[in-house]
Order: sequence, then structure tokens, then C-alpha cells
Amino acid sequence: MKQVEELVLPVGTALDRFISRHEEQFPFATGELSQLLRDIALAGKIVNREINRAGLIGVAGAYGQQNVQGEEQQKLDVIANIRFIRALRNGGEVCGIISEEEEDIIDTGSRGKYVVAIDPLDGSSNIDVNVSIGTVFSIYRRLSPVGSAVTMEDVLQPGYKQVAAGYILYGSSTMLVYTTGYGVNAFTYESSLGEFFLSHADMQMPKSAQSYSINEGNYRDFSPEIIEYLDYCKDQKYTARYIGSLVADFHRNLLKGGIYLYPETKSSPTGKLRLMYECNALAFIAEQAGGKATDGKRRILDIMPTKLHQRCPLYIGSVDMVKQVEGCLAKKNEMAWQS
Ligand code: AHM
Ligand code: MG
Repeated sequence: MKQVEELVLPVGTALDRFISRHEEQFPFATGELSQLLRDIALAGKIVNREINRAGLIGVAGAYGQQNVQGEEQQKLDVIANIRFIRALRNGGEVCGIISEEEEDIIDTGSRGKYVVAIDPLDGSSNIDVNVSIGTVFSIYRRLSPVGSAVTMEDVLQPGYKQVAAGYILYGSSTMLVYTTGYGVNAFTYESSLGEFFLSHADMQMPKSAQSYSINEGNYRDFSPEIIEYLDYCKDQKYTARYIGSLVADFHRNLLKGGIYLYPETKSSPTGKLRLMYECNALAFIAEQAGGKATDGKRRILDIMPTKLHQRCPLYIGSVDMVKQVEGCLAKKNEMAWQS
């Protein structure tokens, strides 16, 4: 009998219940943030379904248009964008949305007190080849009065102002990982029950590790300081792991330790990744899990955005590893200052 009982392990807390239980962490909470997180989880389930059957229903492949940043859109990019925006509009807690796939702010016309920045489907190059991809989101409290039109100031807030952030990883299992500033928790999707269940409570990123993630195809385009760091990684026989989906690379490093680097290159002098849609959310999660995120000069969360689609270099992961890269880059900054 005991053996049978061991087979029937209890399932974890359902996301919905977890969110409700933790509402009390917020003084004067009205339940709107909780509902907003539920809306995102629901849209995530729908997108998960679309991704899983993409090859069968003809939604794999390019859409035939470019997004605002001149990048080829995939059909699933467009579908995910529609799904999340619809869920956020219908929810009513959000007055404004900015999306990597949209040129301008979307004013939802709602009296909601939150704004959301979202990359609906990150990892475009992996969408069609059955490799992990993800959704990344940041939630901010609006600054303008409730009831008025959403403003640029509402959406262009620095990352330290996030009230919640998270990602959904569509991988070998689908997971939702988020923080509201009280640690990081991960929920695994149980598709037969249609629910996310708590699977990784209060996650902590290892302080150091021996794994690095970077697109080394750009090696000759990197600065001498980054090349020096990469050579050091090789001398130390560190393991190279690069999926090319930020969410998946970050998630691995969150669990096992490691560093993800996307530096400036000759062709992308301000880096490739987007501050508002990718870097801020992951930086918030990294810090909440004891990790670190910088653009080489500043803490990511302290960068004051000036543009919706602003890009920045990103060095994120285990705290000791990020500090070491910062040390390498400081030499460059010092030399530039002296010259
Ligand atoms: P995307 O938003 O167009 O998908 O670009 C972001 C992605 C990240 O997920 C990934 O880490 C990076 O771009 C990969 O870039 P590269 O192909 O230059 O290595
Ligand atoms: Mg992206």
C-alpha cells in the first residue's frame, strides 16, 4: 500500500490558488494585479496550444511582413501578439500595452491602473524548428490618473518600477515563472488538467557556475574585452550552451547557474535585445533569485528608457560571473575615460 501511495504524489498548488494566497503581500490590494496575472496565464495556455499544433494547422513559417524593427515576423509571432493583447484588453486591468510587435502604445481605453510591456513570442529563429521559445512580460503601475489616456511616461518607466514580471517558457514542458518582488516561483503546465502547478518554489540562482551562453558566431565583432572573457571561459574549460532563445537560455542558467551575454557588436552597436520587452523582466527575476543583470556599465533595472523599442547589451545570470564580465568591461570604460 505504501508503494502505491508513493506513486500518487500530491500535485502542487495551482497557480490560481497561489496568486490568491499571495495577494495579502500587497497592502491595499484590490485583486487587479492578481487578475492580470491570471489573464496572462490564460493567454499563455492558448498560445501554448497554438505552438503545440502549429505544424498541423498551418501556422508555422513566415507571416510575410516585417515588424517595426525590420525583423521578419513569423505567423506565430503575430498570433501570440493577438492572443496576449486580446486577453489584456478583455481583462480590463491594463490601460496601456507596449509590444515588441507593435509600433506604438496600445491604449486599451480601460480604467485599469497597470501597463504591460510584452514580447509575445521571443526566439523567432526557433519558432519553426520545435525548439524552446518564450513569452516575456513586465507589469508597471501607471503614473497618469486613472481614467485619462495612457501616456508615454506611463510605459517608459525604468525596470526597478516593475510591480511584477515573468515569462512563459514553451519547452519540453511549459512553465510560467514570475516575481512580484517577493522571490521567484515557477509553475509547470499540466495540459490534461489545463492548469499551471507550483513546481519550483522560491528559486535561487547558483552564485557561480561554469557555463556561458553567447552567439559566438559574432566573435570577430565583439570588443577585445569580451573576447578576453570568452578566451578565459575556454581556458577554464567552461561549457558553452546557447539555444538562441533568451527565455530558454535564461531559464537554464536560473536553475543550473551560468551567464548569458548579448554584447554590442559592430552590426548592433547598442546590442540586440530590447530593454522594455526582454531585459527588464529577466533582470527583475534574476535579482529576485540572487543573480545579477547589467548592460556592462549600469544595472539593467536602473536604465531610464527613452524609446519604446530601445536596445541594450545584456549580461545576466550568476552573480559572480556577471561581476567578472563587469570587471573586464570596466577596463575598457576606464581606458575610454583616460583617452
Ligand atoms: P527576437 O525577439 O526577434 O526573437 O530576438 C531575440 C532573440 C533572443 O531570444 C535570443 O537570445 C537572441 O535573439 C538570439 O539572437 P542571435 O540569433 O543573434 O544569436
Ligand atoms: Mg524578443
